[in-house]
Amino acid sequence: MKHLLTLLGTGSLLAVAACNNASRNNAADSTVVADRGDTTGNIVDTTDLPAPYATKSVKNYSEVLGWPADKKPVPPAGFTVTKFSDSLINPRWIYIAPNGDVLVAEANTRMGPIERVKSIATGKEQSGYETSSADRITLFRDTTKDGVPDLRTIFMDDLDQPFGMLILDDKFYVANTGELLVFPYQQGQTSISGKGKKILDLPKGGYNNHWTRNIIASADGSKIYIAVGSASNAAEHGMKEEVRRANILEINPDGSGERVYASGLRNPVGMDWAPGTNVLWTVVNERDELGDHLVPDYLTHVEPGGFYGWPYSYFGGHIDPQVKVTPRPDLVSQALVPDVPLPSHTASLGLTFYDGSTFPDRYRSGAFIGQRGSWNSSVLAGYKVVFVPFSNGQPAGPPENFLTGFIADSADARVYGRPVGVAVAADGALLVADDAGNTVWRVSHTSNN
Ligand SMILES: [Ca+2]
Repeated sequence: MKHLLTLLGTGSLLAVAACNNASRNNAADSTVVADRGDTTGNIVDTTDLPAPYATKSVKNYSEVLGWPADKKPVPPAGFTVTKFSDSLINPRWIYIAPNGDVLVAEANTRMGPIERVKSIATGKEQSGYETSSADRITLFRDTTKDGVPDLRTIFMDDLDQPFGMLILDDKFYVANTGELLVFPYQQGQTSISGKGKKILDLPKGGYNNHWTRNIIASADGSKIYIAVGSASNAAEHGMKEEVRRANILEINPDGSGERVYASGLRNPVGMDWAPGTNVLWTVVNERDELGDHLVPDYLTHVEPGGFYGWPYSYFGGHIDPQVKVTPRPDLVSQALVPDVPLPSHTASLGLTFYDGSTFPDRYRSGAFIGQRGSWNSSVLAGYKVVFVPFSNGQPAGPPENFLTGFIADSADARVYGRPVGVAVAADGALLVADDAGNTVWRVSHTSNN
């Protein structure tokens, strides 16, 4: 049995059995090997990171095939995957309303004509990057409680790359890429009709894939947190372009009182509160162009006022040699080491803690992470949903595969879909937004055998 030492942010060392997953999840594990082209699975040892440029930075855009009728993602034994909905247009993010309604934000990277030509030339086009964005939110309701929605309707449209959604008291919040909007909302409402208002401008534009603006409220509803990714890969346009970016911002529910809650987070997207705590966690999509195994993405608790390195350093004080802006040793000396490393270039974006009651006990309060996969690894990394077990609000083991089978052919970089948002439905099932597959998948627990 091979053991892994995972360095936790608290400074403690956690010894975990790396073979846990292999013995538990045979069906999905056969896909692990195919996913990574080797047997390294999800294990990342940050005490032994390679040097920058140890391998060449590659452009390896996957080709999205879409899902054939006889294929679907592969869950662990005892779980069943069904199609919750298809025929969506880039479903990226899922929000569960207090009454159980499922809201799905459909939005995409948007490119100008020059970027589009470049995109076709590099192969990016085939990888689910289109020129248009549906810019809408679709509502699903399962009135008969059988896991199949009985109502599907457009909740809101005419948005501008909407992503984060939030219902707080009698208000519905939606974060477009460049602003936070709020509308009157009453429970059970199936579309937004009232006049809304903009309560905050957000920085927009820049590096293509960092247009998402996720939002989440504190448990008491007194604060809203907004995840805003960087405008660049590694500050190549200078720090003036990065004002209010690579941060989690905190505001009052009326948009006032903004402060930087945590910084140096290159592209934080998923956010959730560890069950039973008041501790915010996030997953961060780390930087490109340093080689196949740099820089690991990560799951971390968010330390209020904490600085996580970007752009100057990664995983604490590892200096990024591609950064050309004025060095800040004062900041680097304070850079926090994230809690749970995830493989580089997995594009770890989706995050939800499991607060349902229908999955087996070991999943309770653990974290599901949607890994969309990226282009900067010679062997496709990510393209799956992983699970990190938690105990007493702390990670209690390494990431393990939960939902795989998105990769059709690793050698030819062909995939069926790309998972992003994950959410726990009112009935305890896990919903997964497969943005390139235009599908929302439902994973339910159906057997203890
Ligand atoms: Ca139903």
